[in-house]
Amino acid sequence: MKIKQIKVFICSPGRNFVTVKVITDSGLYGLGDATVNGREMAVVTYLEEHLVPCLIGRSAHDIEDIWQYLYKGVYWRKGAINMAAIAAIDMALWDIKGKVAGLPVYQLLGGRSRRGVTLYAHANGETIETTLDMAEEHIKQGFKAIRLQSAVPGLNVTYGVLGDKKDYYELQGNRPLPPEEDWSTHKYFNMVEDLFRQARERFGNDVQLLHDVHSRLTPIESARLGKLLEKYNLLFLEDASMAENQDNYKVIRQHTTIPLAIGETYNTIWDCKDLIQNQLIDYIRVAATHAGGITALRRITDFASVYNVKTAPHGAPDLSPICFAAHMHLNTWAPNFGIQEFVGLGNEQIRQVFQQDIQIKDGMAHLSDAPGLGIEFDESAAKEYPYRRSYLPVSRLEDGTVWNW
Ligand code: KDG
Ligand code: MG
Repeated sequence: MKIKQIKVFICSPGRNFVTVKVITDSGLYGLGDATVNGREMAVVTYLEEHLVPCLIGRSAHDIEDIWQYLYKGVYWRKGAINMAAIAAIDMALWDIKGKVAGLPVYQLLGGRSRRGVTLYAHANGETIETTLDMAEEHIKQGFKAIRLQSAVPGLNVTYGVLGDKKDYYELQGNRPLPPEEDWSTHKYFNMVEDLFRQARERFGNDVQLLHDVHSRLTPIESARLGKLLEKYNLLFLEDASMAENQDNYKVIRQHTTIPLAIGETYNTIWDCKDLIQNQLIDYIRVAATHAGGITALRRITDFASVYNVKTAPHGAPDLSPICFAAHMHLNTWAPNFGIQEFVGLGNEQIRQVFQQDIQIKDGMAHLSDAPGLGIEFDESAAKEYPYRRSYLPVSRLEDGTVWNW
């Protein structure tokens, strides 16, 4: 079964997505997600100009060989654009293999390890009270784990919070230039403990709570935060600090037992090898789209299991429903799965373009037994939503210094 054609689509049903369709000479096809938020056209060009011509005529069954060919064969290894392109081809090939076998992809990975996939929902608010009101809504719907993000008084916008109150920051499909946001570590520390203290007072101890620091703190500040929040029993603290230098996490670990999670921007196993091997983290959050697809995530997952590190795949709105489907298959299989981030199954336009049968019940997600990834992409619906250039925000300290967003 040979690869006959590969189509690359970019559409914006509320936000931009890059989708790859690998078509074989048997007529079977597979789908993959190659979206890199704010840099979408770089991946489209990379795929069309450089990867697609090398793949026509190859056996669609050679998933591993194609992965190695695209990774080792290119000389310029790693990188967000390169790995997203590889990821999309890889997902599409797993989708095809599942369709040929008549089995969902999780069966090809080794079968089911659990009844369903536990999710964590987002609660974001302009005040601690509105954040907790949103958390309460999720709890009523059956969610057992909630990420809490609340605006920092005195800052113009805070990561994870609604901002202009109309648009969820990551859903915006039209930011022709990067917006700028303030950051103050001092002001953040004045708010963050209250958020978790009030959450425990209101909801008790059963609900799992999470928080994303979005890499705003230095390692010693993260250590201080970890110590401060230990008594509120978080499932994990995410992206406490940048870890380009993986030793940063040694500093945090020396001071606190708060569980740590990181990895949504990572592109390969090498970005998290030391963190996992030295047991400096508890959850690895790599995404199939950004870290090389199902083949790469399966490898990272197995490596992490040796060191008691669980998986908690990134699930923000800029990962397309195809990536979410890929995660669902990995999560259903992985013996060391922890939790899946969840922001809903998309708005009406997204659900018109990407159709899948995933059931959400009592804070868990359940796959159907459709073969492959179990997702469809409507090409003509996608054409109704053309690409619009859009950027993520840039963060600055109050004196104007560029900071980590
Ligand atoms: O593209 C960037 C987003 O995916 C990111 O800001 C979301 O941190 C994020 C999260 O944990 O979902
Ligand atoms: Mg995050």
